[in-house]
Amino acid sequence: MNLFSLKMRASNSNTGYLSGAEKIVNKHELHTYTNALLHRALHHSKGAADEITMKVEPVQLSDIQRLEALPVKTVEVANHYEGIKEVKKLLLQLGLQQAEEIIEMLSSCSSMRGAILLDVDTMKRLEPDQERGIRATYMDANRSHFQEDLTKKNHFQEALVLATKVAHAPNVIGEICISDDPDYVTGYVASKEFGYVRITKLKQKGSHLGGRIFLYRHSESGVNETIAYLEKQKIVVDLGLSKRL
Ligand code: PML
Ligand code: MG
Ligand code: MG
Ligand code: MG
Repeated sequence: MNLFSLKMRASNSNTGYLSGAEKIVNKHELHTYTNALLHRALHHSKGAADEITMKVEPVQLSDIQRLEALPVKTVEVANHYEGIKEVKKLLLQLGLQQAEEIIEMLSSCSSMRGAILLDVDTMKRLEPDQERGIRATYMDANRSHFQEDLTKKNHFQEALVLATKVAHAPNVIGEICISDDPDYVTGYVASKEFGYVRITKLKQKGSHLGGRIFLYRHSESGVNETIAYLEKQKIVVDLGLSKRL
């Protein structure tokens, strides 16, 4: 089988990074998906792109690690204040007393392409390039069990794929995410410990605030191993949609 990694990145010279997306596809799907990602880059709620990069690379089937999606739970909240309280509770469950400080850091990642990699014991950021951050990449859902709607981004599905990869990275104990899309207010906290917890409101509609923090706890394998896994390991996630629907 001929497999390819397909990545799109859109930016605007005034406002910076706009959106990115990626797929792992068969050769015969390449045209269709390239079109779909290009369409997405050109019609983004954050604004118009004036630079779009598409990257196509061959992928070996034997290099792909398969993962089961994290179990999903949804917490309904009345507003984003309630939502942030839920985030705090989950961080405390991970043993992180400094929850507030961590949540405040989310407001500094809005224009980053990648995520913050935060050492939770020293509260130091570990990304070699702090403007860019760490980008979890080379991943997709196993689409053999469902038909994907190519015309629009499925925030939930793409985030579940990413969060599953991130939770399996060495030394990562959890992740927090608020979408940077102004009209998407659902966010999540994820970890191997409690799965993928969706929180229905984590910001006010219209807000450009958003980003991701990967929570890192040092062990004998160091940060280079964590970054290599997040940025290079090819992953296909089984969403187990049949179980969920
Ligand atoms: C993003 O915009 O890429 C983040 C999407 C978060 C999805 C949260 C959810 O719906 O579960
Ligand atoms: Mg881990
Ligand atoms: Mg986005
Ligand atoms: Mg972003």
